[in-house]
Amino acid sequence: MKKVALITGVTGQDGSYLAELLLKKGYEVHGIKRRASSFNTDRIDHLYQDPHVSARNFTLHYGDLTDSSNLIRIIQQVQPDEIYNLGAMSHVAVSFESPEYTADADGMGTLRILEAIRILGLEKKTRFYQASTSELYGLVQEIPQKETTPFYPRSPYAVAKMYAYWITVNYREAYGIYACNGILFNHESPLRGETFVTRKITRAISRIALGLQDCLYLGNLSALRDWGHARDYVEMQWLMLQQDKAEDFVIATGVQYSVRQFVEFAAAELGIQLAWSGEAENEIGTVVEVTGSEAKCKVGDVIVKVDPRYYRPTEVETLLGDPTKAKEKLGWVPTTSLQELVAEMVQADFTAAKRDALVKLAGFQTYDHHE
Ligand code: NDP
Ligand code: GDR
Repeated sequence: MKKVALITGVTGQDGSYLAELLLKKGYEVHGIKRRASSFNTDRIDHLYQDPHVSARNFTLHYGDLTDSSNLIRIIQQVQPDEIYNLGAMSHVAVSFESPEYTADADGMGTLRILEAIRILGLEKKTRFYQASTSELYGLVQEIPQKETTPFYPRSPYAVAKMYAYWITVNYREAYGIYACNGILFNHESPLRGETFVTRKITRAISRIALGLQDCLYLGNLSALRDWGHARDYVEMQWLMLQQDKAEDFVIATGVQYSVRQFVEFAAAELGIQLAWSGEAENEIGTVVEVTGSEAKCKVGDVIVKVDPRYYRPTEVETLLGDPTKAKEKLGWVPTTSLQELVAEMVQADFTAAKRDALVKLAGFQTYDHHE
C-alpha cells in the first residue's frame, strides 16, 4: 500500500522540495494551496499532474490554516498517514505588521490540524510534523542552541511558533499522537522567497552585475545565522516521522556566518570584490575589484547600502545550532557548505537576470518587484 502524505504550505520553498522527495519515495502526495488572484504554484508546476488522468499521485486542494472546517474536510477525505505542517506566514519582519494574522495561521493553524486529527479519530494512524524554528531561541540563552536550550521568542512570528511548538508536544503527551517538532535553523535554496535576506542578496547582486539594478539596500548586516540547504533539511522532516518514537530535533549545520559575509560570498561568485566602510546604519559596500568577465559594474561603484527601514523592532542577532541529537539518532550529515549554497543560488539568479537583460535588449519593458 502506498503511504499517503498531506503537506500544508506545499507552494512554499520546503513544500516544493518535500513533495518532490515524497513522490520519489512512492508516496501519494496531497497539498493544500491557497486561492490567490494570480498563479501561485510556480515552485510545484514541475510536479503537476493532469486531473483528467486517473492514476494521479499528486493532488492539490484549496484550503487555509485559518479555516477549521476546510482542514477537517480535507483530512477526512485524504486520510493521511503523515501530515507535514509547513504552511505559515513565515516572514519575521512582516509578522510585526500582521501579528494577529500570524498568530492565527502559525499558532492556531497548528492547533486546528491537531484537533482535526483527534475529531476524526486518526490519533493512531496519522503522524504529524510541525515546522518549528530556531527563531524560538530569539534572544539566545545558550551558544550553540540545542533541544534543551530555553526559548526567548523575539517577534510575533516566533511567539506564534512557540504556541505551535508546545501544542504539538501537548497533543503527543495527552493523546498519544505521533507528533514532533523539527527545530530547523535557516535553510535556503534557489526556491527561497525573494524577500528573505539570502535570496534578496543573490537576486540583487546578479542584477547589479548585469547593470539591471544599481544598489542593494539591506538592514542589519551583522546578524549571524546558521544557513543550510532546504533540500537537505526536508529529508530530515521525513526521517523524523519514520522513527519508533516521536521526538523533537534541532537541524542545523553548526556553522555561522554574518549577512555581510553572505553578501561578500555572493559578489565573489560573480568576480566582484567589496570593501566595507561607515558604521551601522551608514555602512556601504564599494566595489574594489572586478575579475568576473560578465560583470558590468566598475571599481568605485557603491552597490550595497544599509537602509534602517529593514531593521526589526526586536532583532535576533545570533543563531548557531547544535545538531548532535539529529546526527546520533537520524544520521544527519549536512551535505552543502555555505559556499556551495551561495554558488547554486547566485548561478540560478544570474541566469534569470541574463534572461531579463536579453528581454530588455530586445526592446521590451521588464519590471522588477520591490522590497
Ligand atoms: P515559505 O514562506 O516559502 O512557504 C510558506 C507556505 O505556507 C506557502 O505555501 C504559503 O502559501 C503557505 N501559507 C501561508 N499562509 C497560509 C495559510 N494561512 N494557510 C495555508 N497556507 C499558508 O516558507 P518555507 O518553505 O521557507 O518554510 C516552511 C515552514 O518552515 C514555515 O512554517 C516556516 O515558518 C518554517 N521554517 C522555515 C525555515 C527556513 O529557513 N526556511 C526555518 C524554520 C522554520 P503561499 O504560497 O500562497 O504564500
Ligand atoms: P529570518 O530570515 O528572519 O532569520 O527568518 P531573513 O532572511 O528574513 O533574515 C535573516 C537576517 O537578515 C537580516 N537582514 C535582512 N532580512 C531581510 N529579510 N531583508 C533585509 O533586507 C535584511 N537585512 C538584514 C535580518 O534582520 C535577520 O537578522 C527565516 C524565516 O524563514 C523564518 O520563517 C524561519 O523560521 C527562520 O528563518 C529560521
